[in-house]
Amino acid sequence: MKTALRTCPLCETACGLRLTLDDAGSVLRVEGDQDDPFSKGFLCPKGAALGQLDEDPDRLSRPLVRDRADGELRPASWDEAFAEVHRGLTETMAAHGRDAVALYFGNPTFHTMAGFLYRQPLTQVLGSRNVYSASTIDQMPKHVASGLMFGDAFAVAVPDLDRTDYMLILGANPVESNGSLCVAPNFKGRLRALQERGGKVVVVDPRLTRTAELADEHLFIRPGTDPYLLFGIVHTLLAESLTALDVEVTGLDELRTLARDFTPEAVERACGVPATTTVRLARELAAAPSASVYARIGTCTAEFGSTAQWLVDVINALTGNLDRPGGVMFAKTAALEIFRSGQPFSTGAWHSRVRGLPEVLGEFPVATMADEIETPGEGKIRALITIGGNPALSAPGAPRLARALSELDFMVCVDPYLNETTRHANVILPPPRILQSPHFDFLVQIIMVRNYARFSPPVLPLRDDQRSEAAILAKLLLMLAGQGPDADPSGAEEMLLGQLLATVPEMRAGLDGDDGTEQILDALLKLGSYGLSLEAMREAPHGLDLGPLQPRLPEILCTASGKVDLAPTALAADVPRLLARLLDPVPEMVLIGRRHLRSNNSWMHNVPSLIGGSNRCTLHVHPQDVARLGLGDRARVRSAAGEVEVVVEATETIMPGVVSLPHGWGHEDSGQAVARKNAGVNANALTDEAVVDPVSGNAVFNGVPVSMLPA
Ligand SMILES: Nc1nc2c(c(=O)[nH]1)N[C@H]1C(S)=C(S)[C@@H](COP(=O)(O)OP(=O)(O)OC[C@H]3O[C@@H](n4cnc5c(=O)[nH]c(N)nc54)[C@H](O)[C@@H]3O)O[C@H]1N2
Ligand SMILES: Nc1nc2c(c(=O)[nH]1)N[C@H]1C(S)=C(S)[C@@H](COP(=O)(O)OP(=O)(O)OC[C@H]3O[C@@H](n4cnc5c(=O)[nH]c(N)nc54)[C@H](O)[C@@H]3O)O[C@H]1N2
Ligand code: SF4
Ligand SMILES: [Mo]
Repeated sequence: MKTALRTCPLCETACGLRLTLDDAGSVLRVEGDQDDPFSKGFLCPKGAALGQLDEDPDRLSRPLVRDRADGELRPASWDEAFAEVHRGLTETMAAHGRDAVALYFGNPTFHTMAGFLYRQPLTQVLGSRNVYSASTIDQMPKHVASGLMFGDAFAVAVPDLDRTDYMLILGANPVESNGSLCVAPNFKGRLRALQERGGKVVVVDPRLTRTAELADEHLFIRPGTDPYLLFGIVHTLLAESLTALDVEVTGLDELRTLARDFTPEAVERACGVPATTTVRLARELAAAPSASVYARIGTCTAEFGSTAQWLVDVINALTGNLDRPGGVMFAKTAALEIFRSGQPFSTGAWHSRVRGLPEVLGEFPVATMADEIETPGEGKIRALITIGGNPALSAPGAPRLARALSELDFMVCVDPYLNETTRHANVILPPPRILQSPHFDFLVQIIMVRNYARFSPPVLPLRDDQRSEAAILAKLLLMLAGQGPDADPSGAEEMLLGQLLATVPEMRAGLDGDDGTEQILDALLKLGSYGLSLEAMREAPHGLDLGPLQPRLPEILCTASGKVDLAPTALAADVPRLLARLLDPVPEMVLIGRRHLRSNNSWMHNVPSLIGGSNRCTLHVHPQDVARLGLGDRARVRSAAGEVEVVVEATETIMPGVVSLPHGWGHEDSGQAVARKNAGVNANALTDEAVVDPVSGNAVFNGVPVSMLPA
């Protein structure tokens, strides 16, 4: 038996785990690491199932290559697989140019070391405009709002959860999701502690969620209408002179003008929150010793997602809670913050070919990927590289995208599973098991409620017939750089180190690490704010507490004016549209999503211990609507984009007029046997890729108009 300490890589929460393994490397037990200074022994059911996930028999252990004669995917050697990737990509680039090859980075690439380290280089070397990632089906509105207000898209203000006296939560259910853009292991315990020190938690959600149940107050809101409530609060703060700005700002007068018509009375009709409640919320936020407004996926994946994210930080700033303890603050990462560009943020340096949507952070919206694959002409996507993504389930209008994938000339997926997306590939390159991979969460560090870092070396060695994910991505990089399928991956690592150490080449000789990835980490830590090193991380296997968040806005602020912009032009320009919508008829029935504690997007439905019970793909419908529409056990749900037949679950936890379906299901074509037996339906057959948040290009998953019939 052997004990190993490890950060759980499955979600943003980065819990420290303590694993017990047998001699063969099988996980016998998973516990929370009590000595981790941040997670202090917390883990969720997914972390507890890490061993089963790691040893999933459906995980691919060898590359799969599509036979060009009979069209079947067959196991192949790495040499054969890389040769086929080289052929497919170079033929496409030679015949149709580099824009004909697209990249898609999925959610796990935000967590893996390789995903973080190779994303920018792959994008740069490919030189295609067709770059997509899970960001535009998730948090892009937050990047845009931060970028426009603070000048830096990665300046994500995080609630100072452990010190705040008042928390207003909109469109997030951290008791089930464990938190997002706000990393706080045991979020529930931390909310309870907030209440125990005399603070208040208010949750705004169209569902009575587990987070809402715990809160002091829960407010139902009509999906997609958070910007109205938030504007109502801004209006009140300004009208009643409740502001306490203590950072330098521009745009206050413009903000006053923009907020003028959004009186609490005017917004009540649209969002359903009584005007008196909106006024009270504004007064409570202003009066609290410290307060934080936090809004997540329910408000991001909506038609005015960027507006909502902007107004959240406007309220935080107006109430004097921006960049101060107990308010919202900016974390400081241990590794060099290479993602910060140092230039004021802007969007639209180029536009997408078919719909003319602006580039944001060098990406186009996932919502237009199918357009770019299907529409003929120069720049049409003909080949696709996906890394850790399952857009055939996760993208809006997913069935259309899945059909488009099957029409590509060539597709290569770096993914451990044969699933709804990778089944369209010509080549699947599987990364090794979780326990065979090193782990350091670079990006998650910018959104932690406390500064903290932890490195987990691989627990198990690679077999000869495996490749690390870094080596796989290094190969792709070298092939895109024209170096052929046999190039040595260490060449890519030297390329990255050369760029990183351009001004300090003397550091190269002294770098520590068992491989190139570890050496790059060592360099990034040595160049980082705390002057740490790989050695320092190895000496702290339970993780290093780097202290509570500290004010650091002046250091991060990157706007042209050098001040926080309360009324950025791009956001102000979308306000008339919001105002015009105030008078629109309210749709009779709208769809929203939800997450379950034992699920994680599309790829954990293959672990028997996690599925079943309440973790099922059912449609939550209020009993009034069940009766009104005469629904039985099943219903047909129709939207502008498509139709599905679902199991109905009547529940009073959802507002009348709203139905909720979890995403990540619809596994009937998956190579994952357990998931296939519990297929569920794809919520994204109903979401409409034609509708986006125009400022960020983000997909709209919440507030989708639907109609229903008994099935
Ligand atoms: N267990 C579990 N954990 C996860 C994941 C998972 O799939 N399962 N996924 C991970 C990922 S990728 C992410 S991005 C995070 C997301 O983390 P969260 O943002 O906490 O995600 P959800 O739990 O979906 O909570 C969103 C809430 O918004 C509500 N909502 C929907 N529409 C609206 C609206 O218009 N307005 C308001 N105010 N609320 C609305 C929904 O009812 C839901 O309760 O979770 C991560 N953690
Ligand atoms: N309707 C609706 N749709 C949604 C959402 C919603 O709330 N409602 N949420 C959206 C959100 S927040 C997100 S983040 C997206 C997620 O969208 P995606 O990132 O496209 O999809 P995931 O389901 O996270 O799929 C992850 C893929 O990575 C693979 N994988 C797992 N581990 C690794 C690894 O270590 N390396 C590599 N290379 N691959 C790995 C899995 O097998 C799987 O194929 O979905 C979005 N879609
Ligand atoms: S909350 Fe669960 S899935 Fe997320 S890091 Fe912790 S144990 Fe892993
Ligand atoms: Mo996400």
